[in-house]
Amino acid sequence: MTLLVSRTVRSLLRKTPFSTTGTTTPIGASIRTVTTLQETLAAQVPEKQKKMAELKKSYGSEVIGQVTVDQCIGGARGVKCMLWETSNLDPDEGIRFRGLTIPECQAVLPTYSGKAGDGEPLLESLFWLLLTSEVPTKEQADSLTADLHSRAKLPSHVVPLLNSLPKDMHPMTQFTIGLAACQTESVFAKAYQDGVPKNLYHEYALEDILSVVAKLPEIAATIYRNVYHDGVVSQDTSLDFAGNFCRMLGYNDPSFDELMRLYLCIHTDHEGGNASAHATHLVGSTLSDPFLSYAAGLNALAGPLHGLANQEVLKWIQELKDKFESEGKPVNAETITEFAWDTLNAKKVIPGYGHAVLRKTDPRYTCQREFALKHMPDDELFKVVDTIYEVMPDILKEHGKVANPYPNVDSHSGVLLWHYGFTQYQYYTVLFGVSRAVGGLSQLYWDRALGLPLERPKSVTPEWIWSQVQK
Ligand code: CMX
Repeated sequence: MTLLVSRTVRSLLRKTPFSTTGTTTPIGASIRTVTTLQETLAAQVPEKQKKMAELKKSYGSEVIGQVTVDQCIGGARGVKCMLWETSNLDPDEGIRFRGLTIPECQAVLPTYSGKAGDGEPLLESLFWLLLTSEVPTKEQADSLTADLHSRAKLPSHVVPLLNSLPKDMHPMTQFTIGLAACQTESVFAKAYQDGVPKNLYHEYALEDILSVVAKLPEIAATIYRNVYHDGVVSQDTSLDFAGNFCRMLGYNDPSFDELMRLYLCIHTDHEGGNASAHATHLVGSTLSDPFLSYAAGLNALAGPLHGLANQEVLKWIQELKDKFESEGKPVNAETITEFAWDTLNAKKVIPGYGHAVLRKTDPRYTCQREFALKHMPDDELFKVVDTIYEVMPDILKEHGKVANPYPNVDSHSGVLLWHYGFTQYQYYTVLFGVSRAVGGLSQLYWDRALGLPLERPKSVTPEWIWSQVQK
């Protein structure tokens, strides 16, 4: 694995946001020493475009897989038909972000203190890594923080719109409404209407991508404060993205800030085939702008088999506790086993367990467990989650249907939030949604930079399949 560490180049020119084509303004006395995100990407795009053209020209007709009837009926599991730059998911090892595992990211990415390894990575560091495949310097991560803060203001109609929504509307529904309403700010949509040529799409897409990521915390926090508190959202833009988001939500605890940094980093990306990333990529391929593309991704995330599983886990644990406490029984391995079988026998899923690709414990689960062991080893709910982890794989193996009997990311995230008093579990998927934007939209940048076309797989009728198999 090669780590591309970015060069800090002295630049005598300040470039405009659309400077990747070279529009420049001399800045005289003020000399920058930090290569911006836009400059870093602009330097990479021509080479990547060249490699892509070469791949298509020289190897376009090579076969890289086949499709079985099972795969066609079964949700395209394992069909290799999507290009994804930003991350790759190995069934046994788990996720790698631009080649780096989660522990490797924790070791090399800049943190709030500035020292890699001293705390959790900044979301901005991971955003930079996903977009550029380079590990940023702390200065570069900080420049991205400042850029995101500068784009965070919501259009004036959005907060009144959110305030008008019923408090019992699911937070994820409110979240997609809030994001879709920000689409009035899309520079990509405007540029398209103005006839901008295709080879410049990615520059406008990047503007929108940064704006979407920047605006999500205030949309999310407004929903949280409206539904569960007083509707007031305070900010502290001297902090990083995650720290400021915690203040917006109403939390002021450095340990919770660290949890949010970890949480936001590990939920960003999980290669391309998962429903939220795929929906973003699919809708973006129609040249729908990044605001609308990611609103589609959020709607996919809101399904209980995907991102909503994090709220379902907490609901399951609360129901388990209520049942046995009312019966005067302790929550232990025995009662958890009983409750798990009740769930399975009722033909329901055990939330937080299983995965379409993974075949081992999700490293996103493991790093959250390590956070709990470090920050809250005696937490009562953490011990319950740990006991579930002890017994559930064997139960699911005995049940016999599940391809992966081990926990996924959603199995652990809720208990960490709960520890800090964040008990409104119906809201948890919104936090996942703030994070997933960073992965799905980093890929969307490369979709446009590489000129990827409209996504349009071939569907077939059952009659056609019958005619093929009976030949
Ligand atoms: N509990 C009970 N049954 C489960 C199960 C679980 N946790 N996971 C899978 N199964 C069942 C499936 O429903 C399927 O049953 P049928 O044959 O009756 O349809 C069978 O086992 C085989 O499924 P699989 O091949 O193991 O899993 P899939 O790739 O079809 O689905 C997933 C993957 C995640 C949807 C599934 O494991 C599940 O429903 N898990 C619980 C929900 C969850 O935690 N989702 C979050 C995933 C991570 C994320 O995206 O955020």
